[in-house]
Order: sequence, then structure tokens, then C-alpha cells
Amino acid sequence: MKKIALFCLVFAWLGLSFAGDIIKIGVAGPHTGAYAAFGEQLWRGSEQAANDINAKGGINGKKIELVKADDACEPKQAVSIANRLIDSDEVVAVIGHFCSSSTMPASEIYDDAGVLMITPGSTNPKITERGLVTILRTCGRDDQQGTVAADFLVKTLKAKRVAVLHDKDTYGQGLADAMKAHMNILGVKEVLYEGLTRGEKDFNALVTKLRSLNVDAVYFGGLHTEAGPLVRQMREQGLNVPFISGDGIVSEEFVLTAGGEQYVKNVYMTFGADPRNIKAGQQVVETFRRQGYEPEGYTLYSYATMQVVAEAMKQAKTTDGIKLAKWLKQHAVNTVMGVKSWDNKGDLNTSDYVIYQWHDNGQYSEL
Ligand code: ABU
Repeated sequence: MKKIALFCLVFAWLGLSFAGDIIKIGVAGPHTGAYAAFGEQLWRGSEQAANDINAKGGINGKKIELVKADDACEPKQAVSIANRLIDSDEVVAVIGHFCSSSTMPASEIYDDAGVLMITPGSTNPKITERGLVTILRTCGRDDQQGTVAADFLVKTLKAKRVAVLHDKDTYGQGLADAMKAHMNILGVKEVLYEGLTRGEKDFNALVTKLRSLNVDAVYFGGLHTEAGPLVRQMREQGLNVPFISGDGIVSEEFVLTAGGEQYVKNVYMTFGADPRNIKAGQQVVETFRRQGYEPEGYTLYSYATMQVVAEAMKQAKTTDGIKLAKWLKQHAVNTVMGVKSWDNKGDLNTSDYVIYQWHDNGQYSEL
């Protein structure tokens, strides 16, 4: 009897000790579905960073275990997986989500539970404007990138007859509205403001309208899944004016959805200064390339986010989301994207949006 009791004691101790040697972190985003290209960026960046941190001893001696959670960029699914991550998976922090429309409702759940959530890619201003304590981001905001796009349209391209289109989504419409507001301040009034529907593929009637309005530039707030077919149908109808969008098309999938490299000529987008060129990240960029993976878009943002979570846990010596968020709002962190620091809302203190141009070889580069 004594032996059994001792065995149970040792087993329980081992079990506790085993569980206690792991830090579980969720990686939530569109891992399946139409936006899975972005989910892959999130996963590859977070996973590589977790592997690299674990290889150096983990976080205060504990190994990171990632939990992949697929929201498919659907707000209801995002809420459901946020609850699962907290209640069943018992993660102590979340990297994600990606789509602002998913991050908005999911972040309320993490904040209620006192769990740190840092999104590498959700750029809608409201994410950090609601006074949620444990919610931060490692990307910029759409009011910042919208301003850069409007400056480019008006001051560089000298556009005067601009159509402003969006996908009626939190991110897409918010970005289009931010761009439009600044463009109006600069003295250019849009000749068309119109929403299309996500999932739509036939934009020929819209393109006919754009041609009849004699537009000299098209701005689109949305993702590559609609931007691709739209720009292709513009070119097929002979409408070759500049097409400008945001970080929602920063994936080589944009070329696929457009139907080929020849269609992405004269396409521009706003995105943070190319993180692949930052000195601090060169070794990691090479690691990805050796694996045959190009760390485009939000890959390095996700790597940096994992570094930020780990550093906060190491330095603050806690996994309590409220304490971690407080620590991050008071300290700067070295990442593969350089030094990052946050304001009290959870936004980065510096924004680095620039204009990129897509080329007819299917690549993009900073202008
Ligand atoms: N920021 C790019 C698209 C993701 C989102 O904010 O919805």
C-alpha cells in the first residue's frame, strides 16, 4: 500500500513537473481557407522563432510549445478558437490573429482572461483603441498606411480621378476610409466609392463603370483574393491605370489570384519597410531561405512577435498577461526587425510604412 502511495506521489510530481516545464503559446490565424497564405507566414515565423528560442534553453528554462489555432479569417470561428485556446489548451499567450475582423472579437476574450495577445498583422486602428489591457501589435495601423498611400496617389502619381474600392470588411473598408480621408484633406475627392463582396470573382461590371468614369487611379482596401481578379479584369478591359492597395496583398499569392505576372504591372502597395533587409534579421532570413522558404510579408513580424513574448516572460518572470503587457509598454525589445517599443495603447511607437511596386516578374520591391 505504501509502495502504491509513493508511486502515485512520484507520478503526480513527475506529471506536474512535466507540465510545468512547458510554456504553451497559441498561434491563431487563417491556417486554412482562402487566406491561408497569411496563416503560413504567421506559423512559419512563430515556429522558427520558438525553435530558435528553445535551442537556446527556452524561456527561463521552460520549452515553448506552440498550439496552432485556425480561425479561417471568420470572426465566429475566431471567438470559438479563442475560447478553446484558453479553456482547453490553456495557453498563456497568443500570437495572432491575422484578420482584423477576427482579432477584434477574439481579443476581448483574451483580455477578459488576462492573456497576452500580440497580433503581427491586424492593422485596424480599433484593435488598440478600445482600452484593452493585454492586447498589443507588432505591425502598424491603417490610419498610418492610408496616409502614406494618399500622399503617394496625390503627390507622386498626381492622380485626380481616383476610385476608392473596398471589400466591406473591417480591415479593407477601414483602410479605404483612412486613405480617402487623407486624400480629401490633400484636395482630391474620389470619383467613386464602392464596396464589393469578399469571394466575388467577376468584377467586369465594376471595371466598365471605372472606365466610364475615366479614372486615373484605383485604390482598393482589401486582400489579394479580390485584388487579384479585380486587377486582372481591369487590364483585360484595357484599364491600365495605377492600382494601389495595402498590406493585404503582400503575398506572392497575389500574382496567382491575378492570373499571372503580366497582370501585376503598375500595382503598388503600402507595407512596412522590408523586414528582410534589416541587419538584425539576416541570419534568420538565411535560415528560412536554406529551408526553401522565402520569409515574405508577415513572416518576420511573426518571428519578432514570438521574440517579444519570450523576452517579456523572461524579464518580467511571469506569464500573467496583465503584467507582461505592462512590462512591454515600459520596455523596448530587440527583435529580428530591430528594436521595438510600445505606447500605452499597445501600438508601436514608430511606424515605417513605405510604397512598394509589383513588377511583371511577379516580385515586389520598395519604390
Ligand atoms: N493588415 C492586413 C490584413 C489583415 C487585417 O488587418 O485584417
